[in-house]
Amino acid sequence: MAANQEETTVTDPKTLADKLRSGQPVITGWSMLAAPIVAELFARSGYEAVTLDLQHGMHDFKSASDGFAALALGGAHRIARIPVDDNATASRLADMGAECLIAPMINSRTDAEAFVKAVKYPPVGERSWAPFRVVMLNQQTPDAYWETANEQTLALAMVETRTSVDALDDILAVPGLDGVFVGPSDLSLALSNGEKLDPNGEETARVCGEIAARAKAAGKIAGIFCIGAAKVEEAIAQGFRLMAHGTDMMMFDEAARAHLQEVDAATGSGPAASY
Ligand code: 3PY
Ligand code: MG
Repeated sequence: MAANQEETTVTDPKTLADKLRSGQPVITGWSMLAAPIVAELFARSGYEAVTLDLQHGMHDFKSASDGFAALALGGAHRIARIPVDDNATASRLADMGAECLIAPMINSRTDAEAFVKAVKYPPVGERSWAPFRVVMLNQQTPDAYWETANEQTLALAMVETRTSVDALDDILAVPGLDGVFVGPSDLSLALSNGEKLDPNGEETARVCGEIAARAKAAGKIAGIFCIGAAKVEEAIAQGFRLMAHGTDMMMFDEAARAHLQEVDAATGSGPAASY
């Protein structure tokens, strides 16, 4: 199976892995609400990929498995963020349809190696065989899945602590690790020694740019969580290729408030928001 390489030439890439390796920017919606139809709505509204969040969102194994089926129906790429130190869930979600797994709080080469072991089949890792749900979603035979599974099922390690930034080159050197994904909120907490939550701050942006450059130099993919469209633009310019933008909770909150404000404006009063 082919080694990881960013910006390889694939004519008209169709898979998430091929798109990202070709240097094509992909925006992923971020689903925290454990309702498969919400994931499907992201897909139907045009998001090319959707990430189901089992770390900070309400998703669990069942909602993520059903969510992947809904994403296949809606036509979006299927990504999941696993809980901290839960590589068993990475393997299970790969079987259920994940095209990309994101692992939070990867701080060392050892952490990255353990994660890769769960996502990749031998000889790269030790993923156990039985991908019978993912092949249904891919409309593939198990043999065809086996041929490209290690290349096409991405393992992205989250870089969001000082330790992780310090160990970045070691992490990027792990065979089978496809790339990194930056969590700018945790990163800003780490960079300020816990003084400031500043995901969109200048120092955070500078370190994010450095991470993207180092990933590119290692021939690996870089992704990032973006708060605001301007950050998506900045991230692409820095060399990131997978950009998370838009969470379902935030979208619903904003839409609900806007609807109430319209009623307030029409009627002259209305209930105050509860937080
Ligand atoms: C962070 O910003 O720390 C994240 O993990 C984004 O979800
Ligand atoms: Mg984080």
